[in-house]
Amino acid sequence: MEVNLEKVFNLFDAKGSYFSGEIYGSGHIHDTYRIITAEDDCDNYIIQKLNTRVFRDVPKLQNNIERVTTHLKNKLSLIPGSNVKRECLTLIPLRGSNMTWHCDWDGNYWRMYIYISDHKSYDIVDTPDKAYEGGKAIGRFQAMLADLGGEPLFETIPFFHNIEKRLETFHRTVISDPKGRAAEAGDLIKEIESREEKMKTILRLGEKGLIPLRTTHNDTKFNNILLDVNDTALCVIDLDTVMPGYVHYDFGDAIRTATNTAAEDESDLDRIKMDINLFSAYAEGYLSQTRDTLNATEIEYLALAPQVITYTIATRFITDFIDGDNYFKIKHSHHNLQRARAQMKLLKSMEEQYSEMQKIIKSLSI
Ligand code: ADP
Ligand code: GN1
Ligand code: MG
Repeated sequence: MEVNLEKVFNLFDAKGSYFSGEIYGSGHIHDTYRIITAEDDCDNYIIQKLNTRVFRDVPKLQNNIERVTTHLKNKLSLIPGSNVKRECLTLIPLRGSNMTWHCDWDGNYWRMYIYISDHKSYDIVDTPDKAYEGGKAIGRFQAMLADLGGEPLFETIPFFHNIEKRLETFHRTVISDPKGRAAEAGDLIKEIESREEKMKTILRLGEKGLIPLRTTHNDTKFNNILLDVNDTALCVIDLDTVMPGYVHYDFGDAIRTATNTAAEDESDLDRIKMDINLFSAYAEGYLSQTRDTLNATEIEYLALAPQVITYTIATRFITDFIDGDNYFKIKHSHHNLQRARAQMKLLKSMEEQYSEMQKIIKSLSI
């Protein structure tokens, strides 16, 4: 379907006039466009057509993001030298309204952010310095949201990182096998099944009250952390899943993406490995901001978190493949299977280096 970006742009109370629009970024969920304005002294913008199969209640989703960005902006404005507009997402309301989303005649939901210019975004991280900065950004993000007031944030995707629920869906999908694809993934299905109990560890710690629910990001893929042109931490974006969670989910997902020596969907499995130096650097950056607030159990289990999240994402990719690719955007028919195989390879590399990871966390925690 042809999208009239200029028409959508004009619904929002942006400064400047529409010059051009293009598909932007490599996110797997929304349709994201960058809008360039005609005037040099006006911001450019990001417009997103929201994925409502994934996010079913847009008003509540947007309310979460409004609360989170308002809180972050208030905090940032108290920090000397901070640049509130670049260090936090800015939602643009509709013209003549304070609403931050629009539903069109076809039932499509749209929102707009200021485009954060002069940033760098990495799908693959190649230096410990960048990993350290990413860790700092997520640690700071969690620390700033620790005193978010009011009722808990709305759970935008219920049971998002709950591996027990994810495995139930996985088993149901393997049994129903709606597209006759399960046989092709037989080896991976066995790999998933052999690790089920270990991967419920974080969930069990939560159930026992040993780790608290905090306000977490829940989608800390490294390309959701923008660095500035000097590769210094700038802004954490993609706030759709900010909600109550365990810190392990954020730590684990960032390590999954920051330490992989190859792409998330690399087809040559020999190229995939967890780089322990990048792990160490990210952990150092993260703990520099959170060491004093995390409890001893939270810190102890940071080393296991990357395995849990990598396994969870592998389970989600393989489930989506067998289900017929209804969730993640794909570029070819076996994309989700390829992603799942790559994540499984990464998981094995993490398993091999687990004792080293534990030592690093221990040495950084004191
Ligand atoms: P998805 O949930 O589909 O990943 P994101 O909100 O992460 O969607 O946006 C997709 C991509 O668009 C991001 O990875 C980033 O490259 C870019 N992007 C999103 N918002 C902004 C912004 N405000 N400024 C600059 N780039 C952005
Ligand atoms: C999605 O939105 P994006 O592309 O940053 C997904 C994450 C997965 C990731 C895998 C809301 O992240 O959970 O880890 O793809 N986001 C959602 O690449 O499902
Ligand atoms: Mg994203």
